[in-house]
Amino acid sequence: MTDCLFCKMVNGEIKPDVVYEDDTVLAFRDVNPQAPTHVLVIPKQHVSTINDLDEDSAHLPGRMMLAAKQVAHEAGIAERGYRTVMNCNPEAGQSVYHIHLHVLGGRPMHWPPG
Ligand code: DGP
Repeated sequence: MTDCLFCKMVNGEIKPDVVYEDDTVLAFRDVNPQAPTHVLVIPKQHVSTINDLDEDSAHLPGRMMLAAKQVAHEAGIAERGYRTVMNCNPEAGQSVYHIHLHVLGGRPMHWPPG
């Protein structure tokens, strides 16, 4: 999608701080980190929200989780613990309409989330 920020990262128009990439997903550091490790994992295929997932894109969340696991291992937080979050639509705080998995760690996380 031409006017999507994260699609511009996938096609190289904007160059984020990439920490992991494979044929299906890209992972890069969040510009506004909320924890010592804060990485966003996105699918290379454009899907606007979780509500837009369908049979054709149903494999993407699994691949995003596998990438999150890899990112956490490489950041050294896999055993301590980390949090994965996907926000959907305004009330959850979604601000970029290309699905993304937040991988947060390196500090204690609180529950319930705000
Ligand atoms: P969300 O609020 O769940 O839609 O998360 C969007 C995240 O995207 C937010 O934590 C900040 C991050 N973000 C927004 N613009 C940029 C950018 O240009 N570069 C990077 N690396 N992250 C961005």
